[in-house]
Amino acid sequence: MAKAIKLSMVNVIEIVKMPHWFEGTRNVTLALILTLCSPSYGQIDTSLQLISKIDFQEQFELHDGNLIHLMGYTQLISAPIDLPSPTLIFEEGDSVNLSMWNLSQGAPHTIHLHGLDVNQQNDGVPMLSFEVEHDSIGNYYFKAPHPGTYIYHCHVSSVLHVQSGMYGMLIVKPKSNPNLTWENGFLFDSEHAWMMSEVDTNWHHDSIINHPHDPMGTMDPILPYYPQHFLINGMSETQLDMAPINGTVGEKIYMRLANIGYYANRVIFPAGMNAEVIASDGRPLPSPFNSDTVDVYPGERFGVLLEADAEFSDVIQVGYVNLNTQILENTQEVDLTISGFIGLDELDAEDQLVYPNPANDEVQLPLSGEWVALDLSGRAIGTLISENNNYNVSGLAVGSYILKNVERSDVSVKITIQR
Ligand SMILES: [Cu+2]
Repeated sequence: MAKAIKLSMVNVIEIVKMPHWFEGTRNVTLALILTLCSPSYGQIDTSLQLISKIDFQEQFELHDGNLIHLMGYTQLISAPIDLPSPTLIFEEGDSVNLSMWNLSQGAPHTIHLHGLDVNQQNDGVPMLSFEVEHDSIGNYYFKAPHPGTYIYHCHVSSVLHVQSGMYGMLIVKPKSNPNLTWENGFLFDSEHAWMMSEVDTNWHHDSIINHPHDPMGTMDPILPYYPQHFLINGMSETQLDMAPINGTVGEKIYMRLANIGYYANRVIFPAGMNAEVIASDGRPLPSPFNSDTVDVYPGERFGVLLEADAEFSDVIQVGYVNLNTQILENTQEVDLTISGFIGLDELDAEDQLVYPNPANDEVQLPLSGEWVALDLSGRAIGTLISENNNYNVSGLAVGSYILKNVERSDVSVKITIQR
């Protein structure tokens, strides 16, 4: 669409630049042309550009230290290509202009918005919309539809370009609260987005990734797909030690699961997490159900809400099933630790000791002195200091925090700031 419009803009300008009246009406004409470019979206709320690139040197590191070539999307020219590509987050109802600058030196690329309700012209399927050639910019216009979890990927020679790395997650959030699954949906305290995929290193050599693009689509035969690497967010084996899931008793953890590999994923949560499947393929499930095991087939997404009622440590397993043989070929594990609010028993009722909760600018805490405020992913946000039990929390943004007492490291409380 954008490409077609780009051509028609040139045509229109060439046609209208001839008459004398054009100068006076130029702004009106350009405004009209720009309006025509995004017929039903009017004002653009969010503009975002991705750059499609190719590695000319093997630089993406696998868990065994081997390096591979990737093709992928980045937001900065200087940024290395990562697996997956950047997660794109939009707000429900926003008019979005997602543009792509193709700097990959070879094949054309697109951005297919997998699962989003966008019109055909903006959906990135080459024969049905447009391709973006090297050193061209393509524009995709859409209104971010239903809040949920989606995938974007290249749709040119898809099997090869997706395996090369041209994929990422796309999340649409409701406008009222980023910690809500959708309007009137489920409130969560923290969220994790997992993009699961595989890598067959034989598909990442120079001869395949830098293979001249054949516009007729008659590619040379490529090797059978036998992945050796099974990934969660581009990581596997010991690399996953760097991305554990830590939570607290009663914390609502929202898992966004997406599969862009060619194997099926079997995700198994520990029973203590009380996993509830609430969303599928970007839509709320009419009847959410409890299941510790969630099978995610290629292209599928699920939303799973976790909440532990006791402290424990375990792992979340992700199995990778070869769909030709139905054989489970690999299992990856992510550490999971649920901790409690230690020391609260001796301090009695937390509700009365943290008051008010939710708090606005001031709060009373059970101990005086210094507290460290952690966000729900465990990152230190700041410190609170007082000689008595009254604390000024006006510096904390709206949200939920764990406060840890510095002198009494066994004492922590959970606080919510609302304004
Ligand atoms: Cu591509």
